[in-house]
Amino acid sequence: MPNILILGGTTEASALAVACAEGAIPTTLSYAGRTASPRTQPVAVRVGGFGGAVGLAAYLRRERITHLVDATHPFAARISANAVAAADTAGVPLVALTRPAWRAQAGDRWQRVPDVAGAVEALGGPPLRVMLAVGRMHVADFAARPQHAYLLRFVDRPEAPPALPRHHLVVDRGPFTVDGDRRLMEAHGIDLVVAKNAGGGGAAAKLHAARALGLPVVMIDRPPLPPRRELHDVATVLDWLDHGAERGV
Ligand code: 3Y8
Ligand code: NAP
Repeated sequence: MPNILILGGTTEASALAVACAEGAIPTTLSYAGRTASPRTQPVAVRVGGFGGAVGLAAYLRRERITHLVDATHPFAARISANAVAAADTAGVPLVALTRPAWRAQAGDRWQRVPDVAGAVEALGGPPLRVMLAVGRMHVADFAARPQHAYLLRFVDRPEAPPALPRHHLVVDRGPFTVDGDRRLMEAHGIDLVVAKNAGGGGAAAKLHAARALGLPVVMIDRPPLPPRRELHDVATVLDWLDHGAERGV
């Protein structure tokens, strides 16, 4: 009897959980516990770290997990590295459900940077009104560029105000809409957008809105991830769950 563990936190992870529930496949979705009230799921949910790769391997054995699906965000590099190591240690087949990186299209004005530090570097110019749509974890890095007026968007209201002298905080969780993001950018007179190359549809609205408004985008490339089998849609993962894992493909 299969027993699936999905490492979640993305739109695709939630879609896979729905499919597993519909197929009555015993499944648990795992969150790190970064947000106050993560989306409810139609499968069992566990919240919190495992205690590194060793802890995850022990969890896989203890819970008799038969298949591990890493459906985490492309910037969640540590858990993805842990998943590769833990799956190998525990002898559990692993597949990543991930979305291809966004690519600049006609009309896009992207400046690609390798990481968050590169984005901070790129903001060395005169004061701008910047939509910093990269969440809460890296906002402190931008305190090195206090000259800008920042529009921030967090999932939860923070205990302490962000350490940016000029900022406006929006508390909202995606997926977002193009109209909503375009209205937000116009209302705040945004000059430039900073984004992570998350891929997928849940965070893409701001790119379409920036394109429509002719705004430049500082696009942060993804961190390196260990080699692993990567699939890009729920149907292919379900097929792998049915057959692929046994065939070792
Ligand atoms: C806790 C689970 C679902 C999944 C929805 C996707 C889409 C909406 C867009 C912007 C960009 C950002 C951020 C974002 C998006 C989806 C997806 C995605 C970006 C939740 C969730 C968890 C998190 C963690 C959170 C991070 C933050 C990043 C906000 C739930 C809502 C900016 C990434 O306060 C914090 O500590 C938040 C931290 C990691 C990145 C950061 O550095 O702050 N996601 N986001 C997961 C866990 O605990 O394991 O609460 O329901 C999930 C989603 N966020 O099922 O519908 O598929 O990507 N998430 C980015 O892409 O830049 C917002 O504002 O335009
Ligand atoms: P990370 O840096 O790769 O992981 C840091 C630690 O958090 C991991 O070592 C692990 O702790 C724990 N962890 C991460 N994801 C987990 C999960 N799904 N279940 C259980 N523990 C988890 O991860 P992150 O960038 O902080 O992302 C955390 C979560 O937010 C992930 O679920 C990710 O999908 C989601 N998310 C992240 C982003 C982003 O921009 N980073 C965007 C959208 C959603 P232990 O070592 O103790 O096991």
